[in-house]
Amino acid sequence: MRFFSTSFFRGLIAQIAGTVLGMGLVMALRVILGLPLSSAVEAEDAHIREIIVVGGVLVGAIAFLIGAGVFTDWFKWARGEETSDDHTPDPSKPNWMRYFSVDFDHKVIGVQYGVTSLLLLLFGGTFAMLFRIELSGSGITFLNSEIFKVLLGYDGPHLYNTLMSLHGIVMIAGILLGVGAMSNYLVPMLIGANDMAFPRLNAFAFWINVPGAAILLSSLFFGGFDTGWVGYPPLSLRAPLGMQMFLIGVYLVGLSSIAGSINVIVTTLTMRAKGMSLFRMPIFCWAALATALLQFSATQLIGLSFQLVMLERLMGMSFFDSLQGGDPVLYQHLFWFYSHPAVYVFILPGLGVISELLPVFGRKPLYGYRWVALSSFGIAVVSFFVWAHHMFVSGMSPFLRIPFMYSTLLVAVPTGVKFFSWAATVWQGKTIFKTPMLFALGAVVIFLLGGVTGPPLATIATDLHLHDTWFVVGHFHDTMFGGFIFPFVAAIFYWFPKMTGRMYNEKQGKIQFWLMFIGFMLMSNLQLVLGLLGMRRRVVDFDAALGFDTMQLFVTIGGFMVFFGMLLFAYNIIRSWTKGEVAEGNVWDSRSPEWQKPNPMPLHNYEQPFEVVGEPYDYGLPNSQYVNMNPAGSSPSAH
Ligand code: HEM
Ligand SMILES: [Cu+2]
Repeated sequence: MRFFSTSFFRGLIAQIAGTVLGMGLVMALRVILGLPLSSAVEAEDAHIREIIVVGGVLVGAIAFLIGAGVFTDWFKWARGEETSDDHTPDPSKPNWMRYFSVDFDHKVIGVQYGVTSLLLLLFGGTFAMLFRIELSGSGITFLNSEIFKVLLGYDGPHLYNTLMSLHGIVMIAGILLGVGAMSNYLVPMLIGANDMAFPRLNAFAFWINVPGAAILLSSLFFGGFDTGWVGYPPLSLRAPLGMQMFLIGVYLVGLSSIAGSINVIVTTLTMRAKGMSLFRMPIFCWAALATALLQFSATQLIGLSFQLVMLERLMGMSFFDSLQGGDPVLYQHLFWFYSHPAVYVFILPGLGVISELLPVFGRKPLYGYRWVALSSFGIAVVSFFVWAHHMFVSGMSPFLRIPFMYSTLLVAVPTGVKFFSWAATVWQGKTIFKTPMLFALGAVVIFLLGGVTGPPLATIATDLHLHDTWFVVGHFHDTMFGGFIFPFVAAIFYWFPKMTGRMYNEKQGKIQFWLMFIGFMLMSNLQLVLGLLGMRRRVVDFDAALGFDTMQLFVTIGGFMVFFGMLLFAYNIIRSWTKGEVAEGNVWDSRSPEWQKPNPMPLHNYEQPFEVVGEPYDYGLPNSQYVNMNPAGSSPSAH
């Protein structure tokens, strides 16, 4: 069977073997050190088991990467052997196998990221649907079903907490992979490079997500965890073993984010086509660059805070447990110093996609290109000074809340630049309403809602009331859907012909848009209202006398509409990939270089380098030209 020879499969086998081996090693080490392997005291026994399992899982993750062949070239190089620079696929293998193998082509890696991202979003969405069913009415009914107890060993409120926590973090992992998909697939193509600067590092950055995601999801079967996606101690110090799977899984995904960002930074700064100054880059590349700088500099902090929690659980150190002299608020500072900038890691690429698509479908120049480009950097910089707006009620110094309030509100300035540019770009244009454009416009509307619900949360007086209510949930779903989910869907539709050489189904795309847009509006607006009325987030039940039942039911219905929209999306993609209409040439009449090449994109993007001779978004202006694909004197180059 051919499948067995793919990296994916070999990696999984190695991971299982590695986990068993790792557990054995920890046990052997304990025996040598004269430590017990079990205990009659229940808590002590669970602690020993946790040490053994965590050791195994860590070794298993490394075994996956070795088994998949991610390090093969590096091992060769370390031994002083030649490594091949030839990235062409093995002609004896069918093409689809590339996607399950370690491959250095940025386009393959981009698609790998994208498919994994969609899978994670579907997992996370399924978790949400499960607990949304529970929330559609008062009383605890659905999650108390016997079947969960049999399958997982727990049910009821703890299951609710686990599903809610996993939903949050799996969605975030899915979004991070989606960001990887967009920047890996698009950046080299948009700037005229043939690949990323460090193809092997790029493959490593993708593949480490696979064991990471598997470990994160396995938490469900290790007793789950009940801390929410933030993992605040001291709760996270007492949560079941599943907590460790959360910490390790997210750690690996974070490592991927850091490794991946290095490639984006170096590629955009050094590999642009002739004549492409920074201010002539397609606008998405500015967003990708600002994003990568954030990923590179902020992600370390969440890695550190997770490491400290792991050490505290495993070794009995005390950083955060106030009973042992630690400080739980310290964790919140470390956590949000990453996690606030992280929300911009999710949305900057999405906003870049919006700016990229509006001129194409509006047939007008992008208004204020330079300001839009710089606004991504403005947002990135300000995002480092606002983290404590998540901590207004944490008990930190009341005085400190004031500067954080003002710095948070400052984000509206660079964000506003983008909104004005979008409005001016589509103003009086001859807009073409194809599916990608619908999703881009829907994103603008939804993100605007996210923007106006931010200031009440950033203002201390109102946040004291709204904190930890469903208003917060409504706010960040607005920003996530407007800032990432809708633009991501738009991007996949828009570049689908480039990826596959085929066209998606327009009618299904439009049905999907209306399902998702209406469903989302229903869901998030009612979430906001419920929050204003005082519905607390992260609780499994509410009193029927509050009169929330009907509204909660409609939130659930809206949620399911979004979910079905995504299922239709998956169907559309899978079907059109093999059976869609063949898409030839410049499907969207776009000016950017990748659309001047055949579909799907040739193996080595631009065998013959092109030259940039004008501005990127001068749609509709007479005699304007962006790229000259056949500059005089150019000849096919080696890749
Ligand atoms: C106008 C800009 C924004 C402002 C002023 C703002 C403000 C805030 C504040 C103050 C909170 C904390 C509320 C509380 O817990 O009581 C919050 C929560 C949150 N925001 Fe924003 N925000 C903005 C934009 C964004 C963006 C762009 C995203 C992401 C795409 C985002 C994602 C989130 C998330 C995920 C939470 C919930 C975090 C949690 O679980 O506690 N926000 N926002
Ligand atoms: Cu924040």
